[in-house]
Amino acid sequence: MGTNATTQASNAHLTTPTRLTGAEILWATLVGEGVTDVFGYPGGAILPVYDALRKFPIHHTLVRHEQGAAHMADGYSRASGKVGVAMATSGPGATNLVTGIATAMLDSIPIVCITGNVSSKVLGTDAFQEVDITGITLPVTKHNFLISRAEDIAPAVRYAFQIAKSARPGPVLIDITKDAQQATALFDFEAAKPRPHRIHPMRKFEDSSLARAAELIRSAKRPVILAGHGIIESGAMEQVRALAERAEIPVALTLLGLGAFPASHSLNLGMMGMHGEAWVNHAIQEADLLIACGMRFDDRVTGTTATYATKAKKIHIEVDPAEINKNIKVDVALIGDLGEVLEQLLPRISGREGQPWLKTIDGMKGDAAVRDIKNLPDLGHLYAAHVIHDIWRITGGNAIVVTDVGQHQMWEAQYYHHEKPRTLITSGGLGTMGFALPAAIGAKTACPDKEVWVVVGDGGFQMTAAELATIVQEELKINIAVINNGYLGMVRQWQEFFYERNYQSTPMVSPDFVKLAGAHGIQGLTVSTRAEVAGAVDAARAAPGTFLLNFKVEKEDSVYPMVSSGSALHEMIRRPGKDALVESPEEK
Ligand SMILES: Cc1cc2nc3c(=O)[nH]c(=O)nc-3n(C[C@H](O)[C@H](O)[C@H](O)COP(=O)(O)OP(=O)(O)OC[C@H]3O[C@@H](n4cnc5c(N)ncnc54)[C@H](O)[C@@H]3O)c2cc1C
Ligand SMILES: Cc1ncc(C[n+]2csc(CCOP(=O)(O)OP(=O)(O)O)c2C)c(N)n1
Ligand SMILES: [Mg+2]
Repeated sequence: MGTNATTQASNAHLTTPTRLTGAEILWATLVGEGVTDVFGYPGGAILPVYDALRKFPIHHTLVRHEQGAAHMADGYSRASGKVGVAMATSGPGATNLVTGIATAMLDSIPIVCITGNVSSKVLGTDAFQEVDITGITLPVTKHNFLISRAEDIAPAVRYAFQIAKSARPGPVLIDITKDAQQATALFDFEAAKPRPHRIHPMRKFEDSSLARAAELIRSAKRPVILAGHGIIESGAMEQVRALAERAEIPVALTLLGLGAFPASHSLNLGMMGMHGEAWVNHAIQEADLLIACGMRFDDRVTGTTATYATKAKKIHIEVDPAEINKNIKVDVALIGDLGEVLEQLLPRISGREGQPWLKTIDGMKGDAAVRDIKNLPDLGHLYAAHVIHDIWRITGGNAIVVTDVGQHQMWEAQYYHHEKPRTLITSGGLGTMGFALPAAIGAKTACPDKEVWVVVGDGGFQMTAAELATIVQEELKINIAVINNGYLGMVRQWQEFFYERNYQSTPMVSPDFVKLAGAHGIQGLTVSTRAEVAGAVDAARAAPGTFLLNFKVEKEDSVYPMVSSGSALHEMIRRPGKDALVESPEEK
């Protein structure tokens, strides 16, 4: 972090045009854009930039692998709503960012990634550590730039921030050649301001469409709101709640929408889709109207589209015209920012008789409660559901939970009840294992006063466990719950259901995670019974520093319900009765 004197000097650059090196221009522009934290890893092609950092009030977190830098920027953004920034050198540094960039792209997360490249004079000669990173990332960025002149840096950075944040957010990459970093140019922050964002010509919601939507809502007998991630990105939580309450419409959420509508609200149904609650999927299949708010009908949400909600009219409120009629054909499209659209729609909505439909859905809950593994007597087996339930109970549902990808991710979605937006951080679209630990570092950096939990599988944890050292170097307090089932559990589940239990390459030997944490100077505990869970969660929370809990859970438990690929949304594999519970062979 720079001193006050350097802060003033660097801020002065923002108001008075000054001659600076390209490297200095980069930092000065980031300061001007409000950046306070950058996650990165140095190397030759970006050394001028690292050399200039000391003059600017930006904190740099040194990661252990550039994939971690992109996930940290992503977690920072998901937790705070601000643009996260990652930085890497050319060649392998840049290519290591790619998984993190694609993760942000699939979930529409605004991050800006900055890479150094070889000097413009040798571009295209296979120079040392030269890769065409703009070519490589073209399909996984919202936009990217190759900058080879110092004077182009400030306009590119400012434009990148505008692109990352505007309309449907997404990642932007800026590749800057080394000679552009070293050359000087006149820096004028104001003059580098991009032209106002050009609204997509198809982005409109006509009066007639609003009237049609209001009429469909007024006349619906069995409506359901499909609440997605776009609610959080738009900041339209209040408007969605007003719509639900005014017209008494139950709300089903996507994985990325969890937290957009309070879990404890009487109209909240829970998660939809492949591992959604059975009654939610049945309600969608029985509905006569679906109001999709900032969600994109992902295939994990619809099951096979041919049989998806065939009785329902559909209203789609969405900022990206490309999403309209992409997966599901809709009757009314309102293309625009969700909050803005709902502000126009709400005055046209009055009360609606919701009672019989809500009672019908209550009836659909049927045997779900008795199938819930959490309610089974303690037979000495530790299920992930118990662990997540206790973390939820003890944290009062107020923590930011960052998950990895797999069974534990789905159990988190089912058993941690999110009341507020930006409290579940998870990779939905790309499903990137290794996401959780670095994304949690980003989240904690953005929100130092919030309690942050990592819920991660034994497999995914090993993909980016090197970032434990980053946590220690940054002196962060994060609680880590490893859901250790000895398997690549989600893949094992598919092998159990669809490949005759041929557990090929899914049993996984792991290090002693508590010792691994210990080697980093991080405390930890192994927990293998239900009775120990609450005490262990308390111990982790009470510890001054990061704490790792290694939960040795039932090895062959599965996530239920499950809509298998190619099935209709209502055709779910349900948890077998309690006598048929699969338990680890050696414990029988
Ligand atoms: C193992 C695994 C299992 C999964 N199982 C499930 C499951 O059972 N159920 C489930 O729901 N998901 C599941 N997912 C996640 C799934 O793959 C998708 O990521 C998720 O459904 C997408 O949710 P979304 O459409 O709300 O969010 P996104 O994919 O982020 O889409 C958000 C939409 O909102 C729009 N938008 C953005 N900003 C605005 C704005 N200001 N105004 C209006 N619109 C806006 C965007 O253009 C976009 O179309 C699973 C993922 C994994 C890895
Ligand atoms: C980088 C990456 N490689 C492979 C996969 C495919 N995959 C999805 S879930 C999963 C298993 C995850 O195992 P673990 O981390 O132990 O979590 P669990 O399912 O056991 O809770 C795998 C291999 C993936 N999503 N991401
Ligand atoms: Mg596992």
